[in-house]
Amino acid sequence: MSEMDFYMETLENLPAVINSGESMKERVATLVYDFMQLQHLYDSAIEVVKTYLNIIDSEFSMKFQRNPIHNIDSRLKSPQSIIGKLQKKGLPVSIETAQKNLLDIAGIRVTCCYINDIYAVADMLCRRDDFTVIKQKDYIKNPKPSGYRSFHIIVSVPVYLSTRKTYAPVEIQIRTIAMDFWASLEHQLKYKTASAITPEISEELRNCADKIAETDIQMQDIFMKIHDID
Ligand code: 0O2
Repeated sequence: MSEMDFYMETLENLPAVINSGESMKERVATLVYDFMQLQHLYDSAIEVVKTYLNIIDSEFSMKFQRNPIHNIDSRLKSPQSIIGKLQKKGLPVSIETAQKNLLDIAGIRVTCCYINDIYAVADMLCRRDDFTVIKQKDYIKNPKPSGYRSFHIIVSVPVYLSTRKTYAPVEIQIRTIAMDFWASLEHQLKYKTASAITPEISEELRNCADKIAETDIQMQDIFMKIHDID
């Protein structure tokens, strides 16, 4: 389906977004423009966070000759999945509802080398006086039943537009390379072949996650020994 067909179908099926007196063409144009503004705002918020992460990573490199961050990825939720998530939650489809209720429109995934780096990066994000922490979840200390491990933090960040300052939330998932390896493969397996995931397979995946977590701790210990850190 083309993007235009998608907007047309969305409007046809959503009486809530229809303003009486406007033609379908006008309504589509308004919806498309609203989404463009939303995407620009959240894309800019991603850039604000990514710039800061790159600054702290290069500062570490300059001071300690090593990079705590291995990789930074980002993604913006598509209009299709924003609308899909609002409908799943039984909420009216509008830009305002999306902004108020969806905190993961802008997402950043930070892959760190060691577990301690995760907490150092999370701490630096929390200490920025212009960022507000909305939510944080430590799935490393409290892994999900699936075995998933990661540190999630949602921060509201300032975005300076041409005529005003505004804020947008960004979901940041911080994990080690090992945690990312597991999460990426597990996601792929579940997404592509959901029906083949029996309780036994889930158990196997959980075991793999536990083994990976042990290795992560071991690698952290080796790092500390080599650098003479207690
Ligand atoms: P995507 O495309 O990865 O963003 P929410 O469901 O977001 O309203 P909740 O339940 O608080 O709220 O979110 P949670 O569980 O803290 O974080 C959701 C995200 O964490 C997921 O995003 C995944 O990226 C990741 N995640 C959580 N559990 C698992 C898991 O068991 N395996 C893997 N591989 N990833 C997990 P989405 O929404 O799936 O989409």
